[in-house]
Amino acid sequence: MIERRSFIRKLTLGSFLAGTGFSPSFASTANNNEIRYHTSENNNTNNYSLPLVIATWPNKKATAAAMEKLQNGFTALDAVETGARVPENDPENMSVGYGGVPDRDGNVTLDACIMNEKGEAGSVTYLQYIRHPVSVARKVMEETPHVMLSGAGALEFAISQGFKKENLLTDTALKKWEELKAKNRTIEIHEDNHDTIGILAIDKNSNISGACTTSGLAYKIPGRVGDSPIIGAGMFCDNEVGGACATGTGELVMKTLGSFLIVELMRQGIPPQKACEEAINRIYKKKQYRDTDQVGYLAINKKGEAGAFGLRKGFYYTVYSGDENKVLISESLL
Ligand code: SD4
Repeated sequence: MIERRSFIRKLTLGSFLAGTGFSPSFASTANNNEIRYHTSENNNTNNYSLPLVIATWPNKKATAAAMEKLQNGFTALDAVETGARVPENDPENMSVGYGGVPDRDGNVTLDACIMNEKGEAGSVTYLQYIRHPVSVARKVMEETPHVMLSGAGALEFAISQGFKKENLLTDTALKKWEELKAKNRTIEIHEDNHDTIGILAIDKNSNISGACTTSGLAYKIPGRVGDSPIIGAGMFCDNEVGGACATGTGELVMKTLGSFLIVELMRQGIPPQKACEEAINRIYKKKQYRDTDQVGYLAINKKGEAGAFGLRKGFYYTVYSGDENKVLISESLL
């Protein structure tokens, strides 16, 4: 049942959207009682001073490394790459880079992407043995005419660019993998350790860049690639508008092209917070998620306004602006 309160919220957002000339699909769902609809009570978009870094999950070391770059005059692109490398290098983060939990065959396979302020993009999927897939993605963007390299080709390319091949499987990740194997889980993927980093930055020239890097869902079917390296799904930015990134069950993000959707909503004048909420609404309305699924979105626009929203409770994110580097909890739909 749509509660009166959320119905009123809908009208409020509807009025807001009327002013933008944008008419999203949910504006016509008022009569469908099955669709639960969320929009925050107030326009609770946060406004931050520039330069700005925002990242999924508690990732203060990553945002600090990125901010240091920005404060030293480096570009937003340098900042997001530097930030993303922090969890890639951290064996305690078991969802990203070195120390990531392997797929069912016991292989650590990594996905990453990056985009700069010119709208150029690079991505790697199913990359093995390389600790910093985000940097390989940057090389794909800068050194090839392509956007995405995958598997053995991505590895060969990385080595040709001077990246070192190494074993990324830590004892802790192996132990986790053994636990998952022993449970003989029947579901194909599961929610353990959503710690993928999506990171967005605006530098002092107001340029926006973004990156996303992950080892994907723990114990995934070999060959599975998630949303994180897909431009427009795990991350998207457009320097005229803003940027967005995602974490959680990639399949849900891919089927709604969440990050692209958020940026396009912002292009229509929708604030980042409401754009994130609508991207979650799209997932909710399809009803294809399971009890264990989570999705979290972050968005920023050119003014330094930021939004965050989760499918479920428990989505945290980190913002560094001015001299404050803080972890915040996002609102959620469920
Ligand atoms: C994926 N979105 O591979 C990633 C997983 C994730 O934190 O975000 N984990 O589907």
